[in-house]
Amino acid sequence: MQLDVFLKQVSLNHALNVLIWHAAQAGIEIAALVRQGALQGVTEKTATTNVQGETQMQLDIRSHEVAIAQLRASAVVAAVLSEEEDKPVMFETLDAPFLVSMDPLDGSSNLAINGVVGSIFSVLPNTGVATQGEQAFLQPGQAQRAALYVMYGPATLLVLSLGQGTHVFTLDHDTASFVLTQQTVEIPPETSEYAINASNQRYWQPAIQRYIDECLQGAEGVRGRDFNMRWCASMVMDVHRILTRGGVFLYPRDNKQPVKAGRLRLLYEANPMSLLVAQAGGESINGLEDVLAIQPTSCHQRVPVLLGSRQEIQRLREYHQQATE
Ligand code: AFP
Repeated sequence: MQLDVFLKQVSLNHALNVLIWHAAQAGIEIAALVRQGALQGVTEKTATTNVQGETQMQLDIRSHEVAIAQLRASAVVAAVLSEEEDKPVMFETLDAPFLVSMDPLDGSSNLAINGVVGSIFSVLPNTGVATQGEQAFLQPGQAQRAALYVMYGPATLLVLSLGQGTHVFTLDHDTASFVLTQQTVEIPPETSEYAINASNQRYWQPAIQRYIDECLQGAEGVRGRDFNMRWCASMVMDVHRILTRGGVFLYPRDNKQPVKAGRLRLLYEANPMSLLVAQAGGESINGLEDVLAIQPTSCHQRVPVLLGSRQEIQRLREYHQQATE
């Protein structure tokens, strides 16, 4: 079943369906650029940095432009917050029903090694961007109407939640359309695989030190079984593995740069991924609190993110609670 047919079946919200269709078109265009790699010069760095102070790749900027053009063409989006711009891009349609937060090309440092990258979109209701300006984006993740990512791997996948399950579509390059290939993903509640950048270990806080230490002890330790580890440095790919076979993805708060609450951005990384994981039966916390319940305070805010299989995330929450007692 093609994406547009699926949308008509599961959602009566025509404007939302139009938005999702345009985000998917952006994904198809970006997939074509990614596939051309160095032939299009897209793996080159630019002389510019984004609002996070990170060096931008040519493809970061091209992807931002492609996504902005598609979302503007939808005519149902009032404004877009992008990782690549300090301020939201305001459209002429300021009274349109939706706002979008996006990371047009997450994991772009992987382009240099021909690694997997993705685009992440979070759809919020427009609560009045015409009068509130960027404050209108400061809504908790629970308010999201939809979340999706497009993953540019060996196959191009679109993973979508409209708040009722998480579903996977695969791009048919011959017809340039996304086809439903997995309906209602379920993350196994208990698993033995974790993903964390272990080079930060000396900066971790006690709850994470304890959790990873116990995983490393394997069958001889308190967990009584061996654990496996993966780290792709591309959130889309790490989250996709968790949706596929379970496990946990951890980018915790650490003491490396205490002014930063974590590495990942709440509005266009943590929130959309948390909705997709929650709708697949998993959980997502910042340590003690559900990510989706966090009231944002700024557009490019960073948060710690621990997400994945339910039982493991509950254990991590308990370890954080015990560490505060
Ligand atoms: P880039 O977009 O700069 O490559 O960052 C990717 C990312 O935001 C996320 O996709 C990864 O999970 C995380 O950063 C990797 O961070 P480390 O480089 O610290 O492992």
